[in-house]
Amino acid sequence: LTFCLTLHETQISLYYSNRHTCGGSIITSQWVVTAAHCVHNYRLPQVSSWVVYAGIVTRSSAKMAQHTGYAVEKIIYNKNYNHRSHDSDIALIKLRTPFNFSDTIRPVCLPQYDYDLPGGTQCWISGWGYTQPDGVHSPDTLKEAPVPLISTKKCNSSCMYNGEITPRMLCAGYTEGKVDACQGDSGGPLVCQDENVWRLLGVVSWGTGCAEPNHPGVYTKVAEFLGWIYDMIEEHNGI
Ligand code: 4AZ
Repeated sequence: LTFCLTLHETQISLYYSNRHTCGGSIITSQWVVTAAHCVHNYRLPQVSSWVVYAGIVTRSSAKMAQHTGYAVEKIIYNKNYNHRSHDSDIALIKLRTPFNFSDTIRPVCLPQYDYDLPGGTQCWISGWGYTQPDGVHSPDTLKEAPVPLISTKKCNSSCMYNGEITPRMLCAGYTEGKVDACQGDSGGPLVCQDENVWRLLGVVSWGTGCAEPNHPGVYTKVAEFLGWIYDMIEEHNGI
C-alpha cells in the first residue's frame, strides 16, 4: 500500500479559456506535471486563463462543480523544450492554493533517478483525448488504457521513429497500433506499477498520428527531469 495512487486520482484536466486543453498529473499538494507544448505557445502566460480540475471523471462535471477547479499561480516550462524535435516536453504548474487530498485527489509517485523498466512492461495511460484520430470524438468520461513500454532501441528502428527518440523520451504502445494516446491526452500520465507503487514514468507528448501501426505514443521520460523538478519546486518555495 502506498500514499501515491493513480489513475483517476492523479489525473487532472487543464483548462485554458474555459476549454479542456491537456491532461496533467498531481505530484505534490501544490504542483502538477504536464507537457511543455500544452503551455508554451501562449507567449504571455495569463495564469488567470488556466484552471486545473482535479478529482473529476466527467468533463461536464468539471464545468458545474466549481469547487474542483484550482487557480494557477505559476507555469514553468522546461527551457530545453524544442517544439520541432519535441525534446524535453515537460512543464510544471503551481497552484495558488493546495489540493484538498481525498479519495479522488491524490499525487502519483515520481520514479527514482536512473529509473528504467524493460520493454514489454505493462503501463497505463489516461485522458480525455480524441478516441478517433479525426478528432470528432472527445469523450466526456475519462478513458484509461494499458500500453506496454517499447525499448528505445526498437522505437528508434527504421520501421518506427528512425532515430527521432532522444534519451529524454519513452515509447509505449503496440506495433500493430489500435491503442494509443491522442490529441487532448497530452500532458497526462503514463504510469507503471512497480512493487505496488504507481510511478509517473512518462508525460503524453507526441507521436505520428494516433494508434497507427509502427507509430506508438511517445512520452517525456520523467526520470530524466527529476533534478529539474526538485530544483523548480524548491526555487518556487516548496511543495
Ligand atoms: C497531440 O497532438 C498528440 N499518438 C498526443 C499524443 C499522440 C499524438 C498526438 C500520440 O497532442
